[in-house]
Parts: sequence; C-alpha cells; structure tokens
Amino acid sequence: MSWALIPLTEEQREIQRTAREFGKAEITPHVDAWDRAEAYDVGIVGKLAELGFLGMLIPEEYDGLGLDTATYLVALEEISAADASVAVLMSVHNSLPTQMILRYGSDAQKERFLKPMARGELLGAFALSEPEAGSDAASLRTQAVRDGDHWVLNGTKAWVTSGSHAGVILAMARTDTPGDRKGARGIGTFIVTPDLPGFNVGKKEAKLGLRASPTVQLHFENLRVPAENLLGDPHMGFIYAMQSLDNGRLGIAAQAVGIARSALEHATRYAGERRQFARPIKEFQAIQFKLADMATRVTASRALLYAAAAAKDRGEPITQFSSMSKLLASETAVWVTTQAVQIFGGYGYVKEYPVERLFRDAKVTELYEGTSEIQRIVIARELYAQS
Ligand code: COS
Repeated sequence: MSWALIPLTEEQREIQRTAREFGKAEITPHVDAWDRAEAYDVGIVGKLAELGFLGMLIPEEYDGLGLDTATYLVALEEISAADASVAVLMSVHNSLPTQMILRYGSDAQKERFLKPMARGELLGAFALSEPEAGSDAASLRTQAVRDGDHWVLNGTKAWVTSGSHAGVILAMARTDTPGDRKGARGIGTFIVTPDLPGFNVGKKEAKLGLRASPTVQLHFENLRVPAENLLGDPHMGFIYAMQSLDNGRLGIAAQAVGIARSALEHATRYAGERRQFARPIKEFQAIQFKLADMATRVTASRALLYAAAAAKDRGEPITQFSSMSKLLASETAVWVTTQAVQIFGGYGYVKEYPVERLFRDAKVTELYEGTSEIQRIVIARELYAQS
C-alpha cells in the first residue's frame, strides 16, 4: 500500500523496514497460535525492547530513542499489520504511562521507573476505567486515602491492557473525600507496582478480538502505595489522563490503520488468485469498487493521522485532531475488514485465512481509549470551544 502521500525521512524508512521485517520474522508465524491460546509469548516484549520500540518517544537522557510522534506511529502501524495484539501493548506503553511519567513525574520517578520502562525492562499499563466508570471516566470510585508516608487505595480497575504482566501501572483514584466530592478535580494518578501489598490481578476478559493481548481487572485491597509514587498534583490525575489520551488515541489510530491496511493487502492478493466464472475475481467491477473504496479510506485515515502527528510534533494542541484520527481510522478498520471478509466469501469466515482475525481485532478500536461516541463528543465540544 503506497505511502506516496506521506514523505518519510530516511530514518523513518529504516525504522519502517526494521519493524516490517521484525513483524514478518517474529510475529506473523505465531499470530494464529497466540490468538487461539489467548496469549502472546511474553518473550515478544523483550524482543520489542531490544529494538528500542518500548522507548520510542522517551528522550535519550532517559534511555529512550528520543524519536518524534510520526516515526513512532510508522513503527506502530507495521507492528499492528503483523498483530494488533502486540501493537496494543506497544501503543499503551509508549503513549500513556511513559508519557505521563515523562511529563509530570519527579526526577526520582523518572530515574526509578521511566528509565527501565524506556529500556523495556518494565512494561507499562494504564488503569483509568472501572466496572462502573467507562465513558464517564471521572465518575471512578477507587478511593485513595493518605496514611502517613503512604496512600492506601481501595477499588477495582477494569479493562487494563497488559495489567497481568506490567511492571508499572499508572492508576487513577479519588483523592477527594466522600463528604467533599470534587468531580474531575478530585482524582490523583499513582504509580503502582505489582509487588505492593494489596495488589491483585482479577479476572481476565475473554474477548471477541485482540485475544492474544491480556485484558484484566485489578483489585486494590488496602493497597499501600508509597507517597513518593504519587504523580504530580494529587488532584490533577484526571487531567493528566485526558492529556495522555490525546497521545494514546493517535496510537490507536495507527493500530487501526495497520489492521485495515493488512486486510486490504490480503483482499487484493486474494482477488488476484481466486477464480470464479473462469476469471480472477479482481476482474469484476463489484470487487474492484470495493478494493478502490478500501484503499481510499485507508489512505485518508493515514493522511489525517500523520497530519495530526505533525501538529503534535510542532507542539500544537491536538485534542480534536487526535479524536478525529481515531474516529476515522477505527471506523475505517471495521468497514475495511468487513469488506475484506466479503471479498473472501466463505473463506473470510474461517480461521484458515487472516481476515477473520482482522475483522474481530478491528472492532475494539471503536471502543477503547474512548468510544466513537466519545470521540464525536470531544470533536463537537472543540468546535464550540473554538467558535
Ligand atoms: N486535555 C486536557 N484537559 C482535559 C482534556 C484534554 N484532552 N479533556 C478534558 N480535560 C479537562 C477539562 O478541561 C476539565 O478541566 P477543568 O476542571 O479545568 O474544567 C476536566 O478535564 C474535566 O473535563 P470534562 O468536564 O470535559 O470531563 P467530563 O467528565 O465531561 O468527561 C470526557 C469528558 C467524556 C471527554 C472524558 O470522560 C472521556 O474522555 N471519556 C472517555 C474515557 C476513555 O477514553 N476511557 C478509555 C480509557 S483507556 S481503555
């Protein structure tokens, strides 16, 4: 699929090549087995780390590669085209917990957590949602109470990507009191590690797609978090989470573009090989029109994504563009994978061909890091904020 619209630098081409070859050699051969087993081999985390792919956006002084957003997204699309389950661990780690510590963390937190995260020795997770607090994230109930030189956390976090094997979890909890609720301004962000007393991994979700990526609940039962693990201001944790999701949503858009592109490539190849009515099905306009529409939507999604990434790299506000990118790319991924299944016909509905998995994997991009409805709310709000 042509990248002609987006002029890549030599360094970006090199990273794209590296990521593509890595995907072919280390991921693609295992994707079906991981999907069936509902678990990737955790060794893949170390392999991503060796490439520096778990510290792409972290400056070199903290042991990262110090790359810009666009370059990171180029790599992420390639990994996603190989396996969206592996891509989501890379996206969450690079976009959310590491960026939060980089932006709001103390020097000591950067030394203790960010550096090993950049080297990929500690995998990061992000725990905002709860069973009763999804789109309405500020209604979260996990309570943090100060107790001497600790905070004591009680509550359940939900839908935590990599939560079962992360070394660092950035968790949001209420720092206001039951008698004096302060809404979005009464939430702190805590750096939680799994060795802390009171940390328990709960149920693992059995999912439609992204099955190889573990999604778990986390139970905090009198979880004692050292006071020095509070990130920044004790009442600004929700704002930090929202700012970080602006970055995270670009990552999910890149993941969605990777899924859609992969489906398009498989469908294009298959349409050239599959013969019906004495000719390859690519000779029928019904198929050509589908492929043309698929290619157009993938290209448009990618173009918007890189325009948004460029705005971020120029230091401009991206809340609206990031929501637009995620909205367009995720709806494209669902639509394109649906068309791909249609082109494959019955073969698209069975596990023998990859589009069945891509179709299942695509759906979650419309759900996590904010549903499509939430993205539309953010986009519409910004329209009024700007007028
Ligand atoms: N950047 C910086 N600050 C932001 C922000 C952003 N992108 N979005 C919101 N804020 C700030 C607001 O400015 C407001 O600050 P003030 O107290 O100064 O007014 C504060 O955060 C609360 O914002 P708001 O009033 O908009 O909060 P709402 O409760 O109305 O929620 C939505 C806003 C719906 C946009 C938010 O809850 C959301 O994104 N929900 C989806 C959550 C999500 O993506 N979950 C997935 C988790 S990962 S699986």
